[in-house]
Amino acid sequence: MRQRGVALITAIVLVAIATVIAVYLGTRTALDLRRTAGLIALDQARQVALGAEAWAIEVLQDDQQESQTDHPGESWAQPIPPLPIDGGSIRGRLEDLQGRFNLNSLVAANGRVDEVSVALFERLLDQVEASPRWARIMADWIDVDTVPGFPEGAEDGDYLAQDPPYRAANGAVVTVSELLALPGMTLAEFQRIQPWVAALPAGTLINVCTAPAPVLAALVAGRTDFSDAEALARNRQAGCFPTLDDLRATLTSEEFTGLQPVIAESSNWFRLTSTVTIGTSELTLYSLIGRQAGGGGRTVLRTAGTE
Ligand SMILES: [Ca+2]
Ligand SMILES: [Ca+2]
Repeated sequence: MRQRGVALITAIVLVAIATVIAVYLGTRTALDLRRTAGLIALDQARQVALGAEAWAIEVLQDDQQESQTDHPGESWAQPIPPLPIDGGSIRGRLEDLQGRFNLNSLVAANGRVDEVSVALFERLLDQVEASPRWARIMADWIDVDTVPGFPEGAEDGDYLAQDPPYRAANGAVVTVSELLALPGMTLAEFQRIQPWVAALPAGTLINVCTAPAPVLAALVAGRTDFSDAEALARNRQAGCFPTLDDLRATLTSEEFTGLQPVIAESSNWFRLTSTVTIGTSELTLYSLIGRQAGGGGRTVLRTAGTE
């Protein structure tokens, strides 16, 4: 009798263990399957986004053969509505980053701070209700020396006093998020500045045909002739506006001559934002595309998820 009791208990324990193992294996397999499906979908999404990049480079190349200027009325600038793909969809848009202020233009090729660009950036910051002092601090972040600009620069001394301490980059910025490394920069202030700036190789010109109202208003001190955003959008449907000739006609010859070295009517740097959805997975890829003057183009920087 006692032996039968022990056997019964053993049987119950064995069944319980077997049940626990079965449930564990079942859950784990389901999770593994789910995880693998997610990984495969993300990988597929990435391949589709890379395909979109190749397509964008082709569109930009075709555009180069058709026109000398780059403006929002052209086909490259039209957003791509959600297009169906196997198991999901893709949407995207190309933006001209030369319509923005290039942070790396704060420092000239000789390594010195470019005072014309600093003044322009100060005016832009003022236009978007951010503090103009960031212009000098950003110039110090990029320039090779460790001597703070006057009166409001910042170099290693300021960065080593941060918690945790770090040093100034003293080199070209790769992403505009480096603004967040400046001492005292808040997220709210960064968000006011971010839409109007880019991190491109030094020496790029501002494309006046795509520059938004605050950038145009910052070009020349006290001149806000082309800063009506609605009028800009209307005038840009058909072509470049304002053209260099429009600016020449509006500004004094001294103002135009001072501005001429930093403006153009075309671009070579674009950003493709492509969002691919496959099943329950979604991937947003940001691709910085450089178009070469003689034809062709390539992606020089890619980030997933955040700009
Ligand atoms: Ca064009
Ligand atoms: Ca420096």
